[in-house]
Amino acid sequence: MKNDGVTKGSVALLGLGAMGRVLAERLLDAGHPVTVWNRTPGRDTELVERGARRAETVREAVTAATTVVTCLFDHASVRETLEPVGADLAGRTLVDLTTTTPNEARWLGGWAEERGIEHLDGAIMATPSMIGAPEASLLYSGSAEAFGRHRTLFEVWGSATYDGADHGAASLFDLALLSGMYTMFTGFAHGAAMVTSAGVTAEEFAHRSARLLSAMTGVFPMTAKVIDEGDYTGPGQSLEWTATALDTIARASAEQGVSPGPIEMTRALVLAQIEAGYGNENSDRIYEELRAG
Ligand code: FVH
Repeated sequence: MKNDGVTKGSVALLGLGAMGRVLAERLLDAGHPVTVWNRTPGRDTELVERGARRAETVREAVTAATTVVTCLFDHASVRETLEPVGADLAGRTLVDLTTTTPNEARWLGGWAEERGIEHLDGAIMATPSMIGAPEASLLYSGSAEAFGRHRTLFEVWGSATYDGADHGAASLFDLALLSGMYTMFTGFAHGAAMVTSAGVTAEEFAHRSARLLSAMTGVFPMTAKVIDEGDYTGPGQSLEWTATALDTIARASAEQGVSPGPIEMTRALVLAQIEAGYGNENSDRIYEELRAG
């Protein structure tokens, strides 16, 4: 988006890692006055050349803008950076896009509230190269008022979804979605290890794997209905059946000299539910094993 001549809100961006730098670039493209700060000097050169203002200190950055965006390594680095400038943040809006747990986001929301700082927690469901493209999705939770006022600004980065007043909600969705992503990639790597052991390239396997997994995601609504209703007695693959399938995959994996690690993880959940007496019920019951903690 290009500057349309309308005055845009000033933004301070703290943290110029791979993600922070791109977030700042898109804000500059959209015509926002942007002040940037990074712990290690030298990561702002291109941004300053493009019009960003360099802040030598965190205090200088936060006092230069009405909206302060943090995109740092983790919750500890956010605390380390913001705690000394709590008083300077009063009356401003803080948007933390750092990946944190829901309780860490709630802690920051409480800390901000005590100091008269409006807080939104954000979660970036995109890689740096996707920022600004239609497929980039960002989640927000916390102050509804702040979200409403910043929506246009947020859409500079990607689609903006408000997940409610609970400061931890965006983080919860973020990490729940990432859980599915990481286990999917682990499963893909496991399958790739099996076929490459027989001389097939991972590239060839990727096409087939993507086709199957894409089709399988179409089953999610049915699985979700079973989970929401808590009734695992309907039609579907039984736990006993799944245990046999997983055992066969594990043996095939061993035959190929490949670690069956990802399959063993699922198998342990299935066997625990069989042990608890639910062998004839639907395999979606592994959800109950996970909920039991
Ligand atoms: N990159 C990605 O694909 C993912 C996509 C999903 C969301 N994540 C999260 O975004 C946060 C930042 O990620 P990043 O990719 O920009 O991370 P880095 O390139 O490693 O940059 C980290 C910045 O944090 C600064 N930093 C680290 N520790 C401290 C500290 N104690 N005090 C102040 N700043 C700190 C670091 O500064 P420096 O090392 O250059 O001095 C970088 O600016 C992250 O939560 C992802 O999970 C990105």
